[in-house]
Amino acid sequence: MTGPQSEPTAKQRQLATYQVDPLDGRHLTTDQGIRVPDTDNSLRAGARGPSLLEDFHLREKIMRFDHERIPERVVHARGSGAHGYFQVYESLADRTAATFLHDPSVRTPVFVRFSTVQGSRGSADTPRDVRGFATKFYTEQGNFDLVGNNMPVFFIQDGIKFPDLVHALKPEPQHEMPQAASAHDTFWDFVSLQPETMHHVIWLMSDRALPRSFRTMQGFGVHTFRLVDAAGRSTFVKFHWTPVLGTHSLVWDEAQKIAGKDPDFNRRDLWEAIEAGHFPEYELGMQFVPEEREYDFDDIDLLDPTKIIPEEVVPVTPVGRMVLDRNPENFFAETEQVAFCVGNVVPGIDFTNDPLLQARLFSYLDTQLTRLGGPNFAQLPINQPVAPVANHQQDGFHQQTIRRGPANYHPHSIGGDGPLPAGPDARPFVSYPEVVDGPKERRRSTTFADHYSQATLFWNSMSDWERQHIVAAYRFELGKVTEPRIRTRVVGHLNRIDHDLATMVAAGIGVPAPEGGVENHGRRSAALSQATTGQATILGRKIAFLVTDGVDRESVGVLQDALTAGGAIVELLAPVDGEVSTADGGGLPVTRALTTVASVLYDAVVLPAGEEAAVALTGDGYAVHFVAEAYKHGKPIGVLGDGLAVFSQAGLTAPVPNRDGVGDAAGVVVQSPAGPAVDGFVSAFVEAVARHRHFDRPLDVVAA
Ligand code: HDD
Repeated sequence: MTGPQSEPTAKQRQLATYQVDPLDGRHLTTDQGIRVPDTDNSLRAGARGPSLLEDFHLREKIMRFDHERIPERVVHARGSGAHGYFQVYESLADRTAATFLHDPSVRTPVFVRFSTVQGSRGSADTPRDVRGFATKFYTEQGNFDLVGNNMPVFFIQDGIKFPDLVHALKPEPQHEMPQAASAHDTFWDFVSLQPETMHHVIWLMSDRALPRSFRTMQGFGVHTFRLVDAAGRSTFVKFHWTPVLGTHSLVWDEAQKIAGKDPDFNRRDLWEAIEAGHFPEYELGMQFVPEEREYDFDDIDLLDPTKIIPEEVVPVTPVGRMVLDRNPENFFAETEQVAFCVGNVVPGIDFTNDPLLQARLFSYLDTQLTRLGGPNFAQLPINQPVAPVANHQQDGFHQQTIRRGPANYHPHSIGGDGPLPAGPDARPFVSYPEVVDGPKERRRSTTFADHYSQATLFWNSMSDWERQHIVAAYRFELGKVTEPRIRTRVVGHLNRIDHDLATMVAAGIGVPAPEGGVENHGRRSAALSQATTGQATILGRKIAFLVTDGVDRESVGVLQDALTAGGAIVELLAPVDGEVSTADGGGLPVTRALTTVASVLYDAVVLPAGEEAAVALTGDGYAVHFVAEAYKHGKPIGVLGDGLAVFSQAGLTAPVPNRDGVGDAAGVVVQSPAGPAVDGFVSAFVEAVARHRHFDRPLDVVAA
């Protein structure tokens, strides 16, 4: 994961040609290149007189400022981007003609933009929401955009419903509330009347909607696409991104608090990890379905985007990896102006008749006209392919290139003959010649009719704690719905997913327990549970050590070194910033004052030894609350020697130490002797941190 920056790619070199840095030492000028002597005082008739209209510097500066904003994306407005590269493990030439999937030595440059869906551009990072995971591959055959989400299914089956879905989800039109939240009447009204949403909605109610970080989030292409090899043979494919750090989430209480404590929580994590050289990495996997097996799946139509193909039915084959190793130079120029278009595919990748996908092919191209102000958005540096562009498109707002010569049509015989349509040797994009025939009609296939069985599959696959979180999420969301009949309708749908689920949700929202319910089919898919998608690594975990004057230096040092060696980020938090004096008379630099942070911003907590420090922290409300809250959120807590007093002050009971003085239960690891952490403590704590969260502990003991 950590490693040197890669060699500059063609895309990097291309972007560099557009940079105007450095500006050091240059004279300030207007946009017309006129040097300006003063940018602090407008031109006036006398020092106390009126401003003069002839002040072209004032007019231009304010005119430019007035027009800095462009329309935010109609959905996915809030996002964060990063550059990197993709490399295939082994050639996929037997499946696809896409050359970036052939040569394992080729690093194809990519730009990825992660996003939330509902909120505005300035909203917080951690609402309960779907996350976008959009990747632009700058391949030698042109740009390929894989515009996916962190959930493998979508709410609706036909793109014609997208405006309805988004209107219902977005803040309500009369007062523009709530911001970045699905917990309101219109969303639940819509989904309760549109049962095809039920599968995606249960994902939305799960912890998947609260990713701990973009680095610990899966991505999915959602639709079934096609791969087409050089001989024209087609294979259906579903795309999966799997984070090397494992898939981890926040809990809802934490996510809400983070929205206030650090609204840029996910964005900051991505940026800081890349700056620190901890490059986020994802494995690309593919589920292959040969053309002739299209109808082999009894209950799944491959064209229905509300369905997954369970990994137990068609395994995910790892095909390559993506590393994000460079932050953007400029948020607006890159992250804001990047234009992903689902229709951007390269030879060897093609579409299917999924009606949601087909509508997307129009929407992404169309939306850029308003958002980026005209048809020339592909000329923006971040959108330009590294493959050469040659055609007769011309003019329009913001045309950047100066075309030469009179021939702007095809065919022509003036001034050469190009550009010419590419022959077979030039390997152009040729649409897969699928035979289609049918009456024109507005009708949903009957093979799209099952809206519940995969929601049941998801529910069945969850661990106990995941189910508790799902029930709590439905209760929270429906608890915000003011219309009782909407709540009742949703419970009716849940009863078709699982009777127990419906009963538990109903009990929390004042709705009568539903009767009957369908028989649960009992199927599960282990791959769906986050209880099984972790990784045994502490890489990138943020761990708070609570310290103050009198802390035992070795108690901090040994554990800090072990955690840092594993790639974790350790921060020493003290009641005040600066330095704390250690019990041995030395000093330790404080990373941050406790009052400026909160436990919700960390993955784990350590209470080091040191009698004087422990006494002081026991009387510090911030410190005690920090521990209690971390415990409530299932986070690992390491307690060394006298640090136990702080832990106990939070009303918590520590596990009983073994003969070596180390106790370990449900992510709480204690060492009774003071002094440096012993090996048994270090290994138990590292393991606890690697597991991320521990929901097997009694969580009702604290009120944090
Ligand atoms: Fe979409 C943005 C993902 C269905 C119309 N969508 C957008 C982005 C992502 C997705 C990740 C943000 C891209 C970026 O970072 O710039 N959308 C999806 C997925 C879908 C999906 C995974 C279903 C499988 N989308 C969908 C439909 C439509 C749209 C059915 C319209 C018919 N989506 C848009 C859009 C956006 C967009 C309005 C807003 C900004 C943009 O495209 O560039 O055109």
